[in-house]
Amino acid sequence: MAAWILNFGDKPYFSHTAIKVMTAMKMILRWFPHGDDSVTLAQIRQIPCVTGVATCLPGVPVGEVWPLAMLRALRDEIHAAGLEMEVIESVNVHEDIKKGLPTRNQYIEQYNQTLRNLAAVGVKCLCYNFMPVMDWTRSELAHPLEDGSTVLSYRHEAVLRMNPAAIGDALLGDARGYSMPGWEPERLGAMQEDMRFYQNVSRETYWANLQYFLDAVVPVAEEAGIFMGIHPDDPPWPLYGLPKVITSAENIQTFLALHDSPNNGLTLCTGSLGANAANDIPAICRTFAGRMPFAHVRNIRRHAPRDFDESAHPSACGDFDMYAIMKALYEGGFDGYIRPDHGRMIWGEKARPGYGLYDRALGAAYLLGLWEAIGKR
Ligand SMILES: [Mn+2]
Repeated sequence: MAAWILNFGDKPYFSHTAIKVMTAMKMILRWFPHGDDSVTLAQIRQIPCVTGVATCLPGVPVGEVWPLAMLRALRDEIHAAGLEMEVIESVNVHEDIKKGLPTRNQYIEQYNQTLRNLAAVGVKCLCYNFMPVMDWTRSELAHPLEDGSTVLSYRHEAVLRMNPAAIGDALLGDARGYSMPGWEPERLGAMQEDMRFYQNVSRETYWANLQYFLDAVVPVAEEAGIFMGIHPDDPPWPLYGLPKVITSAENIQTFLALHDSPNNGLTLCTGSLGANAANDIPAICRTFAGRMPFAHVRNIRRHAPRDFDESAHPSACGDFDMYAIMKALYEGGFDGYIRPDHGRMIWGEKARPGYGLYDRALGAAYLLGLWEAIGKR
């Protein structure tokens, strides 16, 4: 990394259990293997100062062990392109674990074996989520902005008018043939039944199911040297009567206390948490930077309390003060992995919605520019 990415060895941390992932922040990009991405590793390698990718094995059914041979092949492909594979996003948590069913134990065992396999190929950070039924929700994947680009957008009334299966069908129809993580066809089939199940699950029970999972996997993550970062709920408000957990600073504090370990952390997602204007993102960064192994940084434009469009990364293009966010990360001692999150679809690019090359490359350069300037003040 360039010399201006400073060592944080002398910076104060959030608590005695604060993580020490690396000596410096690393900029990465999300990338989908096996031909499921229009963006190539060679293209990512040419974005200045991007050192690696956050990736996954999309072919493995949720709950199964990620095979070591497939992970080795994936790592070798990424290394051959001159990039690192230190971050996995995501290993999905089987619904039986989230539901607290007796069958959860076998899926937790398999999750733990996946953690060991990830460590064996040099993975240091794992992003996952604990959202019931759906990973994320939007009403549109190609909403036009005034500049002629398209973005993912969310309109609360439109989402309420659709049932989750209809949203899934609509998103897959808009996805240009790419897989939509969290909206896998096999998941859509079970959606109605899952929805009914959760109507009788209290928030307290759901939190307890999360703690059961953490108590079983975090010790294995500690042994394996993997920093786990839970992704916030997207959007961060109740939907269809489903329990939500990671939606606010208060809930993040509760989550970290469920299993207090440096290996039990948060993936910051500014766009997810920030969709609720009550969430003060710079304050969240300042408070929890020491427990964030991974950060997704993007901007959004709100039109109503529960309506928003994703936007280009710069502060002027959306509602967030990106300088304040990056400064809070910097001053909080953030030393994990960071990536521009979704981007607009620009310049005629035909890519997986939200994951084109061009606008994410612009986002990475912008975030790196802010980071350099903050470090040189
Ligand atoms: Mn995110």
